[in-house]
Order: sequence, then structure tokens, then C-alpha cells
Amino acid sequence: MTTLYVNTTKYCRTFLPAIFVKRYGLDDINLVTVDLEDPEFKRLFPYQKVPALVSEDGRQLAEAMALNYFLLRSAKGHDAEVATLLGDNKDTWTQAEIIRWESFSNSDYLNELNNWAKPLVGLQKYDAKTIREGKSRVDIMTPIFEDHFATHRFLVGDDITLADLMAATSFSFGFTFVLDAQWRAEHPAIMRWFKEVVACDILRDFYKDFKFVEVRKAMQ
Ligand SMILES: N[C@@H](CCC(=O)N[C@@H](CS)C(=O)NCC(=O)O)C(=O)O
Repeated sequence: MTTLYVNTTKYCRTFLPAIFVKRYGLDDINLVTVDLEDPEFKRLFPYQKVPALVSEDGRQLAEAMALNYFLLRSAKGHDAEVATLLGDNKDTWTQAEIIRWESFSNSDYLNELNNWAKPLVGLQKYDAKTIREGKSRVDIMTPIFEDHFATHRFLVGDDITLADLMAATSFSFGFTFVLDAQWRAEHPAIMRWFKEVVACDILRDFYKDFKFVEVRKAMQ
């Protein structure tokens, strides 16, 4: 059986893989909630990052974008929804735009949110320089989203795509720790978009008890 390693209590890049396995009834995939220090996981994936997958015949697949793609393409009987999420196969431009926003949200933006939030809230060793630089890079990138949503309902086209799902799960990490009430008041377009995306059928149950941080922790 294929094994997909996730931990949805801790790691936002694993939210969608876990949701997709359940939503699309991917019964040949065993969803395992992993502690990254687990010796078997460390042996298989010495880099110790999730999500990660091992197929029945021992092939490995890592990286959230690749795994989300693989899981959506593995969904049977959901062709219309998958075509909307990944873009129509005849529409290369739309598919490319979806990948563009997935990558920007999941890599550039989320990595800097991590650098800002994790040392600030104690998920990593405190480091004022990392926190300041992370925040400053988030501040530079945030207008790319806010300006986009000022004139667009979603990231690409008129429907929710995988780009919106990946961006929203990335933002939700920020909303848990650093993008506090004041930040949210200053970014109304991002908030309008985020609330619409997490209310969609794919994410609604997962986000029903989501708690936003009110005031982020002050620097030491
Ligand atoms: N480039 C990888 C990054 C994976 C990644 O950093 N995952 C985080 C969880 S969201 C992780 O495993 N963090 C564990 C750690 O850094 O200790 C991807 O996009 O999947």
C-alpha cells in the first residue's frame, strides 16, 4: 500500500494532501500522521519534511506541489472538479498561472512567514534577525496578493483552483501566529478572498473551527 506522511495538527503543507485522500476516496493510500523524529520516517526521508509519500513498490515522492498534483490526478470520477483545480488540459496558460501562484505561495511566501513566525512564537530557537528579515520580506510580497485581490476574485480565472487552495492553507499558517487583527484590517482584499476560499466545499469542514491570532507576540 502507498503511504502518505502528513501531520495536520502541525504542518499546513499537509492539509491539502490529507483532505484530497479523504475527499476523493483514495483508499489505496494509507494516511499516516507522522512525528518527524520517527526513526522509520527519518530513514526514508533524511531531510525530514512533510508531506512525503512512498509508493507500494518503494518509489518516493516529496514536495507539496507534486503531491497535490499526483493526488488530484489519482482521483477517479471527479474529472470536472479536478479540471477546474488544475486548469483545463487545453488551456496551458491557465495551468501555468496556477503553478505560478502555487509556487509563490508555497515557497517564497510561506518560507518567509515561517522565518517570521516560528522563532517569534517558540517553534524555533529565538533569533531576532531571522524574525525581522522574515517579516520584512513578507511585507514586500504581501502587496502582490492584496493588489491582485483588489481586482480579482480568485488567483486565476473565475473559479477556485489549486492555487487558491495552496495559498489559503499557506496564509492560514500566518493567520495562526503573526497576521493578526491589525494586519487583517489593513488587508481587506486578502481577507475577502481567504474567507471565500476556506468556506468552499473542499475546505469548509477542515477550517470550521479555525482560530485567528488577535495580537501577535511582541519581539523580546
Ligand atoms: N519544499 C517542501 C517544503 C516542505 C516543508 O518544509 N514542510 C514543513 C511542514 S509545512 C516541514 O516538514 N517542516 C518540518 C521542519 O522544518 O522541522 C514542500 O513544498 O513540500
